[in-house]
Amino acid sequence: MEKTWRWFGKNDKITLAMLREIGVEGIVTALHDVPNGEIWTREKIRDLREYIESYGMRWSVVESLPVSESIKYAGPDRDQLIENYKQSLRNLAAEGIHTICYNFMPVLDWARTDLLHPNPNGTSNLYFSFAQFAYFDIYILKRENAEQDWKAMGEKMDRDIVGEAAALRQTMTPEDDHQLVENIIVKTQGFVSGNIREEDEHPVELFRQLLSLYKGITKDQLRENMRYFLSAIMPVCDECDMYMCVHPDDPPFQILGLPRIVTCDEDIEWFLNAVDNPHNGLTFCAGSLSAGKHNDITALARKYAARTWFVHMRSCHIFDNGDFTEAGHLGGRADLIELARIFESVNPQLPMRVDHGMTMLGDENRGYNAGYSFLGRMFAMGQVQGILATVDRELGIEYKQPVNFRQ
Ligand code: DNO
Repeated sequence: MEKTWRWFGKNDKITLAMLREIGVEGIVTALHDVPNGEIWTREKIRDLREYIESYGMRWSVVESLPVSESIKYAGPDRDQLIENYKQSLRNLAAEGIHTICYNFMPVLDWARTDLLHPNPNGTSNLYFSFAQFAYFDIYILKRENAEQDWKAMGEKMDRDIVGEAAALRQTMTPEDDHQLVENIIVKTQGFVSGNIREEDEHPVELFRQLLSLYKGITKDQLRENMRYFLSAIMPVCDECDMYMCVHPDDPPFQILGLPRIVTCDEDIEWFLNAVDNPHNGLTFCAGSLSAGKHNDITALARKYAARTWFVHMRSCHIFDNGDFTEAGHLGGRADLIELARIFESVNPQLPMRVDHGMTMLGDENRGYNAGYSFLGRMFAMGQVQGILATVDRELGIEYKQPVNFRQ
């Protein structure tokens, strides 16, 4: 697979010069300064592409070309927004970029309750606690039906989530509440979705307004809206050979009363068949999928490798009570060695990035985006390079060595 890295543009504290030193071949990025819904112009795309190329790498994948909320909930301006989206696709293709990672998650792009959950060896990882998430939903957001939803979820999991959230209420301080809000709806969202930004003064209120846009939208309706969007853009994708790859929902289950439609085998099968065109494909995010007990990651990879246009290498560990954390890239529920075998045999050119990574050795003080440390991700990248070199030898594929000496 092509070794790529998610880079957040010229303001990213991790520079392209640093990435060149660690064997990165391709860059995964976006025009982060263009507001959601606006057209990405050829000039802006070209400027960033040329900048990346001046470091000897290519712009391999766009992550993300965001799908506006209004397209997801079928707002009155969705057709105009889809027209803008199509124009951005044409402009990207004209600049030689042909792979787009996007998501169809309402409001919340990805969810964690703790961004620096300490590990015994001094590193830390991202973490999702059901009790804390339910506490946020019931007592901070005060969402109608929150308690009912968590009661139902608890019954499915044989866990008293509502009781645990109530117990937390006795111990959480206002500072803890603030931190939880930061973790769930600010720090994990601002740099990826643009729905909520670090400088927003009343994030909870804003979040409530965003949620209210989805009142009454069922899973079937959201599916129809995705079908509508994909059917509308496919002619442009065909015309300019653009590969769309949806990111699975993270975590892969329902939260906050919102429908989620890319969580499991049946969902993936549904959207691939709904618009049966090779340009409608999947980002195989092993991490997101492995946070759901219902998913067998290796089986999914085998089944969907032929419609996968981008891979996120990451793996989660699920605790007995259902909470999950991000495991190392050689552990957890996703067998990344087996996944490398599967994807390498199908397409050794497939772009792959290590996703997230431990926060380690001072990463925590450097102001990196949540989950996107440098040393932790570099460590993971080293592990994945080792996996690829080994798997390639097994498969008789030539492994492209990072060049670190003069020929
Ligand atoms: C989180 C990321 C997601 C992903 C988007 C794709 O770390 O995996 O934010 O980029 O969902 O649209």
